[in-house]
Amino acid sequence: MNLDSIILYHLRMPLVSPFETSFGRATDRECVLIEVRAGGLTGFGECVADSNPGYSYETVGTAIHILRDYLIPPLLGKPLPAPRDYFTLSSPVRGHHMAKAGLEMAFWDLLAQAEGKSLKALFGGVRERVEVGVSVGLQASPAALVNTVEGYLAQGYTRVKIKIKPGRDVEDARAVRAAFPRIRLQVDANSAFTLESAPTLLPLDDLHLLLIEQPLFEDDIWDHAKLQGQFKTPICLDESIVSPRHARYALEMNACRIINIKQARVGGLANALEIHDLCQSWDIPVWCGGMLETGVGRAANLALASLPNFTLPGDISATERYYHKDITHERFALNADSTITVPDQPGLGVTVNRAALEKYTAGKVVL
Ligand code: SMG
Ligand code: MG
Repeated sequence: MNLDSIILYHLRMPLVSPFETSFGRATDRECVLIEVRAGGLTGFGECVADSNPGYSYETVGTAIHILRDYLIPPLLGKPLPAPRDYFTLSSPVRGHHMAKAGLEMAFWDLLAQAEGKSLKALFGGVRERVEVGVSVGLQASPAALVNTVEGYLAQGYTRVKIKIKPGRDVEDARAVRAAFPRIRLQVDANSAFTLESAPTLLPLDDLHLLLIEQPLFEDDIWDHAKLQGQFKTPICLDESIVSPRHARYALEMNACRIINIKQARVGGLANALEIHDLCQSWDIPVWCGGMLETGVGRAANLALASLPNFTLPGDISATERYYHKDITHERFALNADSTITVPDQPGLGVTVNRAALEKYTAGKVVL
C-alpha cells in the first residue's frame, strides 16, 4: 500500500466554554487534522499542537512546518510505514512528537482499516467502555468552581480534575472537597510551581486526592523525585514524560507514582503502548490524558485507554463537554456509569464530516 497524498487541515473550533489553565485561557481550540490517502483508503490523524506554546513548545505553526518540510516528503509515493516502526523511522527529525504522533495515528487508522479491525483490537484492548472524568479549568472564584463541578457531577462524571496555579491551589481544592466529600478528585498544576514554592501544596495531602499532576517544570524529573518524598499523595507526571525512556527515568528515580499517558506528547500510539507496558511491569497505574481532541483523537484515546493498566479514569470527556459541533459524524456520549464506549468499527471507527471539516478549516496544505 503506497502513500499517495497527504492533506493537512489547520482547524480552529469554538469551545463550548473557555478553558483556563495556569498558562492561559482558550476560547477556541486549534489543531492539525492529517488526512493520509494510501491504496484506495483514507486514514486520519490528529496533531494536538495548539495555537500557542503554552503546554508544549510545539504549535500548529511548527507542526505544519515540520510535517510539510521534513516528515512528509520522504514518505510520498513509498510504501506506508508500519506504525510501530514510525517513531524510529522519523528519528532524523529531533523532537516534534506531536507532529510525528499525528501522522502515526493516521498510519494506525489505515493499518486497522486494511485489516478490518478496530484500533482497540489491534492494541489488545480489554474494555468495551472506559472510565472517564472531566478536567475543569480555573474559574473566577472557589464558589464558581464548586458550581461548575456540581454541573459536571449532575451530568454523571464521577471523577473531577481541577486546574491549579500559585494562589489558586489549596483553597480551590478545599472548597471542592468540602462541597463533595466523596468524589474522586485530583489537581493539575501544569508546571506552575517550583521546588521552593511547591510546599505550599502540602495541605493537599489531607484532601484525599487521587493525585497531584505535574507540579514542577515541564522538563524536570529529578526535582519531582525530591517532591514526591514530601507528599503522601501520588505525584503524577504529564508534561515531563515525553518518551518511554523518560518514563523509565521517572520510575527509576521515584519521581511519580502514576503516569498520565498522552499519545501525542510521547511521539505516538506505539510509544504510548510501550509506556503502558513498562508501567504495568512496575505496578504503576496509568490514565489517558486529554488535549481537547476532536472525535478523531478522542477515538484513538478511547482505544488506548481500553488497555488493562489504564486503571484510573481518563481526561476523555463526552463530545458535548468541548464542542457543539465536531468534525466527526459520531459524537461520544457519557454512559450512566461515567464511562464512554470504545469504538469497535474498523480503524479509528469514526467518519469525518466533510462539511464540518470545511467549516472549521482555517488553512490547508495539500502534499
Ligand atoms: O481533553 O479534557 C481534555 C483536557 C484535559 O486538562 C486537560 N489537559 O495538562 O492535562 C493537561 C491539559 C492539557 C491541555 S491544556 C490546553
Ligand atoms: Mg496535565
